[in-house]
Amino acid sequence: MIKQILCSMVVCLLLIAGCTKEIPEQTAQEQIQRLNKSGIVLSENAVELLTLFLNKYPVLIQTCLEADITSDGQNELIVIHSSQEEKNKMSLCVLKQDNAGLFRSNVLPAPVENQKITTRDIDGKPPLEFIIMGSKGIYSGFAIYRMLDGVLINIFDDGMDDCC
Ligand SMILES: [Ca+2]
Repeated sequence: MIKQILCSMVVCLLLIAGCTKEIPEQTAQEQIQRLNKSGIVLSENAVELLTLFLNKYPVLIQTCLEADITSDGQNELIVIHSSQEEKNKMSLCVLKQDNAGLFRSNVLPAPVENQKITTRDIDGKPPLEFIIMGSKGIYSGFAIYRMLDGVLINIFDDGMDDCC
């Protein structure tokens, strides 16, 4: 009898511990729905990448763009996100499918507000470069990146220190 009581107490404690575990404010599905509502259309591939990413990292996606920035015929997903805790600190990274499932590039600072991602062929040869721009209050900035061997390389930036 005592053993049974002890057992149920342990189960209760485990349940309580499970419930107090921090729950992300928005699930992957909710975030994808939010992006869709804001006009960002995601392919099946992008939804899969984002779901893998969000299940691994508890972040809030601000915006994203699908584009082949590695010239391998497959789209990567360029993502700007904040952390769930620090909503005013933005990060940029690129997600891609690899043999292990999800590949995430190096993570770089991104503008705090009004983030926009566009692709542009800067030098007339592959791979395609991309530009992120945004602001923080009265300050605005932009940066041009290229992805080489899975690493994001800053080609040029202006005003980023004031808006990241
Ligand atoms: Ca690619």
